[in-house]
Amino acid sequence: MELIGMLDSPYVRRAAISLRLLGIPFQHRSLSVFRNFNEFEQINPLVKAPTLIGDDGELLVDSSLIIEWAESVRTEPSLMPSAPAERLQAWRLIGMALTASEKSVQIVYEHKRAPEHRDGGWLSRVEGQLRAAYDMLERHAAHGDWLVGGRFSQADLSTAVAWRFTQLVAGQAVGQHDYCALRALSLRAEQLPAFQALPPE
Ligand SMILES: N[C@@H](CCC(=O)N[C@@H](CS)C(=O)NCC(=O)O)C(=O)O
Repeated sequence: MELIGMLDSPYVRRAAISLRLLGIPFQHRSLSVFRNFNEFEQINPLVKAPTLIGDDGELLVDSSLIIEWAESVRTEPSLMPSAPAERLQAWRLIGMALTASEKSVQIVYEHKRAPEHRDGGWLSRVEGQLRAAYDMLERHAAHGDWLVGGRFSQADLSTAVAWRFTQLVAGQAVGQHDYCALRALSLRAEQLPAFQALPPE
């Protein structure tokens, strides 16, 4: 089992931390979809990170699908709450965290353009969506240590990974002072052994 992609991608990092916490052994190969495009393409013509190469040699892309598969073969406790109402709440929060990740990635991609080719209108739209995602998550994070049912779950994992990524690549777009609960959640999560073992590159 091999997970391809760099841990500076929030999608690769959430998949890697989830695999580890769910007890799925894997090797990690740190390839960039940009700098290592040709090598990546030899492995997966889709050039999408994360890519999971199964023991049968077949490929699985998309962090949420990789996590869903890992949940189905896990040897450690699930990262999803079992009660239906809590499970739904976790999915809702994960959706917000994935939006925050996606908007942060879009900001990174827009900044790859030369300054004169950047679309300022698009950037402020995306930054507004990013703040909206964190405003929603902040309200939920303010209720307790962990987001759902007082226990660490995939909602916390995905939120903490998204937050750290945003801080690294687009911190100026969200500011710090408005998000005390998210900062505290991030600090708690980043102290967990699985997070420490798989830091953003
Ligand atoms: N929904 C996907 C998004 C993955 C994604 O967009 N990854 C980026 C790296 S952060 C990528 O592969 N970019 C290259 C491309 O889309 O061409 C997931 O959850 O895995």
